[in-house]
Amino acid sequence: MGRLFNVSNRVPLAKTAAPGGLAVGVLAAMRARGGLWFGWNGETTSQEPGEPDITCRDALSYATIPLPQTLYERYYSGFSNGTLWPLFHYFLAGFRYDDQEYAAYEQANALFASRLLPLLAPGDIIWVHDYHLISLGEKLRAQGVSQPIGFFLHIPFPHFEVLRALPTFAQVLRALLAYDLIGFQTETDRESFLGAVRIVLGAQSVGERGIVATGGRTVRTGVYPIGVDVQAVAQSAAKAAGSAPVQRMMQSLVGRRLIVGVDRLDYAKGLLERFQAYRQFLESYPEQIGQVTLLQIAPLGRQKVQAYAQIRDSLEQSSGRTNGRFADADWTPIRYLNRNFPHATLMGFLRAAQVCLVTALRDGMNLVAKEFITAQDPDDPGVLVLSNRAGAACELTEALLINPYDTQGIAGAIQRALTMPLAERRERHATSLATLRANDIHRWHTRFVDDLQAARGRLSSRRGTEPKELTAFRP
Ligand code: GDG
Repeated sequence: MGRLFNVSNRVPLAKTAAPGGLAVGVLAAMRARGGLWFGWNGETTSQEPGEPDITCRDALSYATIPLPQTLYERYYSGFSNGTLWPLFHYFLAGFRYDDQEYAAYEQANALFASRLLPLLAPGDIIWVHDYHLISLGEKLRAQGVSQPIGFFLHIPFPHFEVLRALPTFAQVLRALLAYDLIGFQTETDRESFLGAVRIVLGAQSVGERGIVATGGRTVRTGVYPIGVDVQAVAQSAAKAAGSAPVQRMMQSLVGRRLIVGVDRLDYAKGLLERFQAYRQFLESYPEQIGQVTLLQIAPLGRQKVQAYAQIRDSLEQSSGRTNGRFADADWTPIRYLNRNFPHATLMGFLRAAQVCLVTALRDGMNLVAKEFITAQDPDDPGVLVLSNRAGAACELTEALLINPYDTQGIAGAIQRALTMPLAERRERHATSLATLRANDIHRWHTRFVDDLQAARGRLSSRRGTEPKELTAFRP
């Protein structure tokens, strides 16, 4: 097999890189297969970037470029996180569109393509990650790249009725159709994409197994639910349980039971709804007052996007209100932390918890849900309370599934989790863990790369990349 190039907006070398699920997944693929990871180095400049810097760290290779400041603002904070992120998570109220930001997005994608191009050799395969780089494949094709190029969307893909709120939705669809393989987290996401393609290109364009025929070529689509490295997470969690930070945290609980949440601070993660539900839980089950602690870890990121500053304020107020109302001289109901922890320490916190709350309003997958199950002691496992709007709910059907808008429903699920008999906890955990083992992170990257590799066979039939039929659609 040729070299594998992973491309994502950020690479974890970046000093400012916020922790996230994408990095966890791509690193696993890199460790297993080698290759090179190309992306932004986390710095902005006043000039056009030159050739990428090549770095080797922990036997992995990275090629990175800085981005011009104005371009970065419009491409990253603007179109990527002010337009695509809310749109793809169905938040039309928090969505905005600006022509200049879209132009910057296209420009940034073209810049990534032009700096990646000189690194490519015949036989390489290119795997592009996530919504920041939807147009990258199209830009690479425009520069004559003929190697297989695949795209994996880590976040949901919206139904056409939501997608069409984007004035440039047809261009976005066209850009996706420049790839050889498009991967989604769930069948629902793939169906939303294929539904949009059917409406725009006509029903005949989508064939068996979700293969799209366009512009004289074919585009494969597939469902590749991202998983976790079960063995590594389990080992790391068991080891971290005895570590100083986890032990200190446990001692500070003085025997109280621990409810945990770990999420990037993001309105899509349903943190406000979670805090409201926890408050409702304390009101509905007063016998639990003083008996439990909610540890919510929420590292900051994307603070330049207004919606993120707003949610941060709201969360501070909400946790403050609950603590003000229920706290005692020796007990704080919510410990709310806006800081990063080493991944191993987080796994230790997850193992120490009796309950994990994942209340995302919409989420592509949610790796924390999977990490929590994996981190548990199988003899005395905790219980996962999981949003039915996270991709992980398709697989983790033995979790206590909740609707994140149902405050009382979540409060009841917390109580049920805390009072669940050991035999039931063990049974649910064993079933969930077996599911995670059967579809772990290695299966995710192996399936995707094998399918992308297989797409190579069809490249000789490529005839132009312009899917002209797109112009036929008139909203
Ligand atoms: C996107 C999609 C999809 C969290 N805090 C810290 C930290 N983390 C780690 C967690 C977990 C990862 O980051 C978060 O992954 P999620 O999947 O929960 O969420 P997103 O960041 O939104 O990821 C998501 C994912 O991509 C993968 O495809 O599942 O739906 O939105 O691994 O443990 N890691 C460290 N310090 C922290 O403070 N080191």
